[in-house]
Amino acid sequence: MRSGNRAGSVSLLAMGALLCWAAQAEAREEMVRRTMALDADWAFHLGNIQERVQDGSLDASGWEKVSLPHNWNRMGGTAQRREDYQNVKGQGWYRRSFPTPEKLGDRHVWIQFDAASVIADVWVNGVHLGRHAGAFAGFRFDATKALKPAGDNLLVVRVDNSSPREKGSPTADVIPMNGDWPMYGGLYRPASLIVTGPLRIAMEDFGGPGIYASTETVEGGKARVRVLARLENGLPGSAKGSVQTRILDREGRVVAGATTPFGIAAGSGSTARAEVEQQLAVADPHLWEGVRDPYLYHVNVRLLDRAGRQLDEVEQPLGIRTMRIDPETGFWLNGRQVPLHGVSRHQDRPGKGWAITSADIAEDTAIIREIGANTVRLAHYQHADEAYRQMDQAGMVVWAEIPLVDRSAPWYSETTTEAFAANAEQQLRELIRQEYNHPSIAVWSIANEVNLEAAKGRGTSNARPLLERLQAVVHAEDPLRPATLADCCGTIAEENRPGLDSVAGITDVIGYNRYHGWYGNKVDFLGRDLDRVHARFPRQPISISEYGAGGALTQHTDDPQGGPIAAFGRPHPEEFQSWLLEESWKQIAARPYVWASWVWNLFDFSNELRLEGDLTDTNDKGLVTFDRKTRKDAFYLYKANWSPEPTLYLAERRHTARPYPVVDVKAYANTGTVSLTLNGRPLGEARCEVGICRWPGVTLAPGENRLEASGTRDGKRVSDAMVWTFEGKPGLYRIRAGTLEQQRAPDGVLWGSDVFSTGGQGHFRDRPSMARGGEPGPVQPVLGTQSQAPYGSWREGDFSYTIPVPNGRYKVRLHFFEPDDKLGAGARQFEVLAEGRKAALIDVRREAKASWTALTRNIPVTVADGKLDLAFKPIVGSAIVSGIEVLPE
Ligand code: GCB
Repeated sequence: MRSGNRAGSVSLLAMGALLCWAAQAEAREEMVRRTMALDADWAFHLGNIQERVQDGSLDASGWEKVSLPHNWNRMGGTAQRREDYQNVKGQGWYRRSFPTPEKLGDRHVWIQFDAASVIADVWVNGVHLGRHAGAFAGFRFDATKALKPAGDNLLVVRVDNSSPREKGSPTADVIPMNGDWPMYGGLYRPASLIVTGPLRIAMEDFGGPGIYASTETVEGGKARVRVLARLENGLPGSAKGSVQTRILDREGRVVAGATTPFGIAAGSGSTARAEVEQQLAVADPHLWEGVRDPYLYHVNVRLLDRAGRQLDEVEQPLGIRTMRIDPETGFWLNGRQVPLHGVSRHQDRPGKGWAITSADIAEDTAIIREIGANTVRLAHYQHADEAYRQMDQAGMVVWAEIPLVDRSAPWYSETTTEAFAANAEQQLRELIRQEYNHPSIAVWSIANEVNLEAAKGRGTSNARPLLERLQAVVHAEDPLRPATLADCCGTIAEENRPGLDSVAGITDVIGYNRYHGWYGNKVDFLGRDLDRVHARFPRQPISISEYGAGGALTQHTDDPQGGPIAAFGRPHPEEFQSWLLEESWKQIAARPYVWASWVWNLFDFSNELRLEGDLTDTNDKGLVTFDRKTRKDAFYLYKANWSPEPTLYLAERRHTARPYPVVDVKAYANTGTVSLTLNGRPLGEARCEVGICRWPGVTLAPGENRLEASGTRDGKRVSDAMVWTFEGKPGLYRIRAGTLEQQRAPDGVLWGSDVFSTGGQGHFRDRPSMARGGEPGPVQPVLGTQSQAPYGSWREGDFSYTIPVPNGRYKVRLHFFEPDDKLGAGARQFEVLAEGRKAALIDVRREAKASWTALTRNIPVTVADGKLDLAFKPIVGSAIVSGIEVLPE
C-alpha cells in the first residue's frame, strides 16, 4: 500500500476482503501442521526408579533441571581421565509438562524426538505411547488420545542405554552390539510437539517426512523428478482431495508443479494410508554439482481438500543430480568423473558427548570444507538431519550408514535372531526414509566390519543372510542409490582363515577398511591389496572406507620408521601419522578405479576403551583434535592435495626440540615449488610432489633455528614460519635405539629417536596398554644404572648405523641390556665394528651377569669421511643395542 492521501481511502470493500483473508489464513493456520519446540524445562533423573513416575504421582522436585540436547555420559579428550568422566549405563528419566493446544478439535498431537539413546519409552499422563529401539533415528508418537481436554499434560520419557551384552538387557537385540565408540545415553537431539490434521502427509512413516523426491533422469536439458507423497487419514470417513507439488528454486520461484487428485479410505479404527506419485519436469535445471556448485531447490507438497483448502504442507530439500559408480572409472556426478576423496566424522564432542548443536555441526562442516574434501562418511550411524542438510549445502557426497558393527548376531546368540535382524532393518528403513531427500547422500551402507568378531575367532553367525536381507531393503526403499558396506576382514584374512565368511559381492558397491602400516602389515601393501581385491571382484566398485593412524600432539619422532608403533597404546608420534597417511594417499591417488576414500577420522573421538598416544578414553586418529582446536600436521597434507585454496604449511611445527643437528625439513603445499630459508639464509627451492616438499639434510645451528617458507599459487603468495631448537652441539648424538619416539630424560637431556639405522628390528621396553583399556603397565627397570634413559628400547638383529658427524675424534658410548630372561651367557654374542674395524666383542648376559642389567662400552673412533659407521654383527643369536651416545672429544 502506498503512503499519502490514498492510504486513508482504502475502500470498505477492500477492508472486508482483507479481514476475510485474515480469517482464512487463521483457519488455514489451524488446519496445517504446527510445530513447537520441547527443548526447555525438562527435569532429569539418572538411574532406575521403582515407583511409578509415569503418571506424576512421584515427587520429582529434586530432579536436575536440564534442556535438550542432553546426555549423561562424558569421556575423552584429556591426558588423564577427565574430571567429569561419567560412563554410567542404564536408565535415565526425563519429564516435563506441556499444555494441550487450544481449539484442538479433531486434530492430532505428536511428540517427536530427533533421537533418544538407546531405547526410549514415552508416556503422556501415564499412558504409554510407545517404545523406540535405536539410538540414532528420529521417531514420533501420536499423543492425542492421552491428552487432557485442556491444561497441562505430563510427558515422561525413560531412556535406557544399558549394554547389549548384559543378560536380558533391553538393548540385547538393538544394533550396535559393539563398536569403537561409546553409546552415550540421553535425549541428545531436539524434541518437538507437532499438531496436524487427521488427514495429513504421513507422520507414521519410519519418522520420515512423508514426501520423497528423487531425480529420475537428466536428459536433453530437462530433469524428471519423481515425488512420492504418503498420506494418512485418521477421519472416520473416506476423503478425497489433491496433492499439489511445486519445485522452488533458490529464489523461491516455482520452476515446476503438479496437482494430482487422491482418494483415501476411512480411517475408522486405525489410520488409512494412500500414496500419490507425481512426475515433474524441470526445464533447464540448475544441477547440484557437489562442491563445485551445490545448487539446491526445494520441493513443497501441499495437501488440499476437495474445496482446495490446504490441510497440510511439507517442504524438503531437492538437489537435481545423477550419480553413478563404475568398477573401473569410479564415481560420476552428472556425467562427469569426480574422484572422491574425503574424511569420516563421528558426532561426539568433549564434554558434550552427542548433545551437540547446529553450530557444532556447522563448525565441523567448515573444517570439512577447509581441508578440501568432496566426500564425507558420516559414520557409524544416522547423524542429525542437520548434518546431512549441511552436507547438501556444502556439496559433499555422503556415505550414510546404520550401526551394524562387528557382529551379525546378538551377544546371547551364535546366529542372527529375528529380533536382531528386524531391528537392523528398522534402523535402515528409518535412515533411508528420514534422510532420503538429501541430494548429498550417494550410498546407503548396511554394515561395518560385521564379521570382525568372527575373524577374531569369537564365532558369530554367518553374516551373509542378514546382509542380503538388508541389501534387498535398500533396493526396495531406494532403487536409485546403491547399497554398500565397509568390510574389514572378508578378503584380507581369507588366506589365514579359510573358513571366514567373505562379505564381498553382496552389496552393489563396497568399502574396505584398511589399516596397513598401523594394525599390522606394511603400508606399501595397501595398493597391492586393492589391486588384488579388484582383480578378484572386477565387477564390484571398490572404495577405501577407512584408513588412518593415531597422532599425538606431544609425542615426536625424528624418524617415523625408526621403530614400531603401539597401535593400542603409546607412542603415537604425530610425524608417524603424517608419514603413514602420505604413503597411503600416494597409493590411493594412483588408483582411479577406487571410487572414493575416507581418512579415519577427521576428528579425534571418544572411546573409553582406549589409552593411546597422549590421551585417555580417546581414539587419536583424528586429523583434528577432539575439541576441534588443533589441526595436526596431516590435516595440511590433505589440504595441500585437495583444496584449491593456496596452501603452504611447514610440517613438524610441534616437534620443536631437536636432538640432532642434521634434519630433513618438510612442507605441505599446493604451490608447486616452495622456497625455504633458515635463520634468513636461503636453503633453496623444493619441488613438491603429491603436496609434499622436502629439504633433506639441513644442518641446524645450536639454539633457535627459524625456518621460513614461501610459495605462490594463482598469483597469491603464501608463507609459513616456525622455530626449532637444536639442543645439542655438532657431532653430539644420544640415540634411543629401536624406538621411534624421542624422550626427555629426568635430567633434562633430550634423547632422540632411532635414526640412521639399517636392518634389525626395533622393540620398546614399556608396552603399556597393548590390551585395550589397560592402564600403563608397570615399567620394568633396568638395573645397575643411574639413568633409565638409554634403556627404554632396543634394536636387535644384524644392523648398522651411519651417523653424519664432522670429521674428528669421538667417544662412542654403547648401552646394552639383555631383555630375554631365558637367554644365558653365550647365547647371544656379537661384534661391534666402528668405521669398518672390529671395536668390541659383546656378550651382554655374561658381562652384565644378569638379564635386565645395564652394560656400557666406550669405543674411541676417529671419523675422516663425514660419517660415523657402526655395525652390529651377530656371531651367536642376534646383535642388540639400546642406547648410542656419540660424544665429540
Ligand atoms: C575400524 C572401525 C572404526 C574404528 C577404527 C579404529 O575399522 O570401523 O570404528 O574406530 O577401526 O580406529 O580402530
